[in-house]
Amino acid sequence: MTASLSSLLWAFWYILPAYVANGSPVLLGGGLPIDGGRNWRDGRRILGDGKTWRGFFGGLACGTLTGLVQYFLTPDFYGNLKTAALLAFLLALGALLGDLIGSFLKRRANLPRGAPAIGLDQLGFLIAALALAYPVKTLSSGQIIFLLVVSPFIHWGANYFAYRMGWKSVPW
Ligand code: CTP
Ligand code: MG
Ligand code: K
Repeated sequence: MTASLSSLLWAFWYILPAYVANGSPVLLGGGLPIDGGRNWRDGRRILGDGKTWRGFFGGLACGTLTGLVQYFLTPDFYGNLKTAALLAFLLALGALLGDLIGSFLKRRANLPRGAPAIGLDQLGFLIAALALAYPVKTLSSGQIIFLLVVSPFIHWGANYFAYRMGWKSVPW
């Protein structure tokens, strides 16, 4: 399990569509919530107002588009355009589904929309993205461990930035 600097940078490059899909709904989201305002059988919201259709499909589009740009910058990393597009689509879809699962679990734990859930908030999207993209292209175990360790800090940094920019009301 050796990890050179360049292999760690490639890990970032690989996961970028998932980061974009997870972050872009902050700006693109709003409107109709995915759960339609409905409650689960515990009487609490299924997902909550923080998970919207616009955020979901906006994130999916931005994440997939990121992969197309990446292909034109580093075609050899992907082999062909179809692989790059499919990989980015699956990373983005995984990130968004992982985020929905996280919100579902938070609501079941009686945490209101926007409440922090350390671990789940920073890693749920990442683990789901890695899982969905696995059949197309994957990373070494060293690269995956690296992403699991650094992603929470990137997540916190990005959220703090979005808070300071006035895009979101809490810094987490
Ligand atoms: N967002 C969205 N649709 C999504 C995901 C996110 O519209 N599918 C937007 C919402 O405006 C949300 C913001 O992005 O408030 C930040 O996302 P996140 O932190 O995941 O949502 P929270 O508001 O914290 O809600 P939850 O407690 O359910 O995680
Ligand atoms: Mg949040
Ligand atoms: K989240």
